[in-house]
Amino acid sequence: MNSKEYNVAVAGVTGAVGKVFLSILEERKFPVKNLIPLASHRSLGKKVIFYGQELEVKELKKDSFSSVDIALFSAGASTSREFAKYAVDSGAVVIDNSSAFRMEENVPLVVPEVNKDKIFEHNGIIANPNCSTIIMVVALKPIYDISPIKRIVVSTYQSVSGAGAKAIAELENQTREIICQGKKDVKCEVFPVQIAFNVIPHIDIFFDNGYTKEEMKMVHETRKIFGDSRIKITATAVRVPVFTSHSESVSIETEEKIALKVVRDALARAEGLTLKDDFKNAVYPTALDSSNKDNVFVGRLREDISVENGISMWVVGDQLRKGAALNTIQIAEELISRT
Ligand code: NAP
Ligand code: 3JM
Repeated sequence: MNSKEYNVAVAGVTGAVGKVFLSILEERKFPVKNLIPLASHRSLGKKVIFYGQELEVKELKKDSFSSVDIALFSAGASTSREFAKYAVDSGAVVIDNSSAFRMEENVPLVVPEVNKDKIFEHNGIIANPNCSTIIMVVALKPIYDISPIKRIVVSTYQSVSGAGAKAIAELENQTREIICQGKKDVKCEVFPVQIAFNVIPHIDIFFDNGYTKEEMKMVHETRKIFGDSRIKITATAVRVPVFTSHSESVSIETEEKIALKVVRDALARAEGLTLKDDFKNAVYPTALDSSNKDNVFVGRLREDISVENGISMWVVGDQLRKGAALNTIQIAEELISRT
């Protein structure tokens, strides 16, 4: 890759993440020579707009990647497993948003604020972590740099757009049917039970240990990103009837005691973070504050009164941006900065 502009394929371009890819590529003026918009056969005939131009969506196939330099994948794990290899064989670097390759040894799992140097260890594929993991580790990195984190207890409050375009429609439809039509029974196709006016402690499949796959992604991915397999993590992943941005209650224990003021100063200075924390004036970040924003927001910072070296906080981030498309494009920017 030595030209100054790159042929960029987006696999999953019609999806919730795919659409945000296009707007962020434009916003950040990523040097795109040609954009190749890819989706399933269901999208044949659809168009996407890039820099004001209509581009026809093409079906993702084995031969979609000739002359592609960078392939951004967000079309689900099974699609990545099936097609990423063809992109790599054609000479492209794949940055994959799915869980397909994240835990493979020769695949870097990258959040640039934490471990951007890992990007250059890639063998064709770089993985973007799960949205909830990304948002949490951006907030924890400045603290980890002061004293290693021994234990994390996290509960997530995840918005419906994290489950894709159909999930957004399901919350809209159920809400309308209940409020406007007075319905009691609504159709549940994406979520296991009604999401409107509800809170669901179930994201992705259950494992035999009683945790969900979404929760175990946070455990394994956080350890890999920090390069620290000793961190003890327990997660509860919860879906809430919010359209955009994931919120997380995070409590950590550090090896050494860190004064709250030191934590606050480190978070205030950190890249990619906005501290919004003034409990005396009831100032804290919410999902709506972070929607359409690039930064992760932190508030409700306090000493955890239940352990020796504990800190509790509230962390919020737009999971379609920093939790997915923005993080991927930041990885691509780093990649081209050194090639
Ligand atoms: P979505 O709104 O449901 O969109 C799915 C996209 O994938 C659509 O463009 C769809 O095309 C395409 N697709 C599905 N099957 C395909 C196939 N066989 N061949 C080609 N394209 C196919 O979902 P989303 O929210 O954008 O998420 C997409 C994926 O990104 C997720 O499944 C997940 O793996 C990943 N993701 C990652 C994060 C993260 O935190 N890193 C966050 C959210 C999602 P059609 O429109 O033609 O069906
Ligand atoms: C976020 O095809 C699939 O099973 C994808 C499901 C999915 C994932 C995933 O596992 O890749 C939906 C939403 C994610 C993710 O980021 O882990």
